[in-house]
Amino acid sequence: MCSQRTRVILGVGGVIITVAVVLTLPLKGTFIRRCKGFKKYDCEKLWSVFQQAYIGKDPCNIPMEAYDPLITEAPFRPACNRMMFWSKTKNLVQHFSKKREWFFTLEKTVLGSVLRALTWCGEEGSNKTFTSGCPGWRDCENNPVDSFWRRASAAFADVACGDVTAVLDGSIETPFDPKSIFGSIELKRFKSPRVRSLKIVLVSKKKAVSNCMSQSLKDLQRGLDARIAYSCTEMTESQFNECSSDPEKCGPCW
Ligand code: AVW
Repeated sequence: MCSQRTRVILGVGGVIITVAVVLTLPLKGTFIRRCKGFKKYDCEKLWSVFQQAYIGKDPCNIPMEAYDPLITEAPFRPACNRMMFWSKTKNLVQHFSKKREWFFTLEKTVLGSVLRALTWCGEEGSNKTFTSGCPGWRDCENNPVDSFWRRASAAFADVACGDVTAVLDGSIETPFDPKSIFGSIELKRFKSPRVRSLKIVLVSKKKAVSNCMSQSLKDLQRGLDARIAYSCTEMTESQFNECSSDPEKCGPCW
């Protein structure tokens, strides 16, 4: 028979275990489920290597290098002429690349896919994973989520080859933001002769604010390896979407 005190202890213990499981499981569950869609990866191993980047650490002090072992575990492979980058156009490009299988984005790789739209962090002196209350870019630069996307984007850009496409937002004044991941990390990693050309597709939502002649695009060109051929095409969002619904028509789109 349990005494009142034992019951309280068991009850409190149960709540603590449940809270711990609930805090970690959704992330692990999502990670493993998405990972299994990719077949050739050891998903439990990948999860364990991923966790080592942030578990037990100050969540404002996770540099991008913390994810080096994860990138080594699931390296990016080149997909020449098919790689698509973006900045400020995530939804548009995700929708597009789902329909146009030819184009290959970070979100289609195992690492880009398992962590898509998720939040995670650890805490000093704890072996738990938290999925809420984690610092974001407003709190500190080296937070676990932003550092992961910077590291993964760097590795993805490192294997870029052939003709590379980047989709930017023409409805804002600075489609090329030097502080964005595309501007500060990816663009700098495109190297000739591995990358032959960079094609910018400038998509305007309602009203075009920028065009290919805008200062922002000139800044982009200045940051690009001069040996890489550069081109820029303007189009409306509906023209861009038409490309995804009619693959046959897409060739001449840009
Ligand atoms: P941004 P960036 N799921 O629109 O140039 C969730 O200013 O900075 O574009 N979050 C993501 C994902 C994803 N799949 N991918 C990036 N993020 C985050 C990756 C990341 O923190 C692609 F290869 C980023 O700062 C693009 O060429 C923010 O969403 C390039 O990086 C979007 O900011 C877009 O980065």
